[in-house]
Amino acid sequence: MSVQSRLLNRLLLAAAMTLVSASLAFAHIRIAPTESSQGAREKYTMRVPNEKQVACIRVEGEFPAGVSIYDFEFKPGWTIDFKKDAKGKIVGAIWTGKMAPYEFVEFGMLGLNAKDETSLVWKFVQYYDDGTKEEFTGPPGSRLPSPVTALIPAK
Ligand SMILES: [Cu+2]
Repeated sequence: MSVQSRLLNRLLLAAAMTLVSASLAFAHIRIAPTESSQGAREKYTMRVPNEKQVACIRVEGEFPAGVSIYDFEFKPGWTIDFKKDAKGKIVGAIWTGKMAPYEFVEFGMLGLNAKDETSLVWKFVQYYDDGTKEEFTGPPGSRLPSPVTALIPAK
């Protein structure tokens, strides 16, 4: 191999590795929308990608205090267990099912936003069939950040 083609190879490899790590970074559990209105009813969608070479078998969610989730989208093959507080408010959920490598699933939820909160910080933990888990509970900009929805004043 010439010096040039060796250099080119190295550049291509570096570019490919950058693409791989970038796509993994974008594949975290997300919540849409990232902005909603105070006091509004909103459909929130949790997008869960499988980022490993084994099945994802469970997702546990802890909901922000500033939203009341009252309905969940039915997903064939998945069961949902709610977590409620002492007052009966749904404060979290566990989705149990099976998602193969290279798949993603979107789980919808209906919620009522509080009138006096400016942001919703969601916490999710994703469990895999090999016993590993990823906790999306970190601050913004961390490796595994909590999804955040900003709440703006209603017009
Ligand atoms: Cu990720």
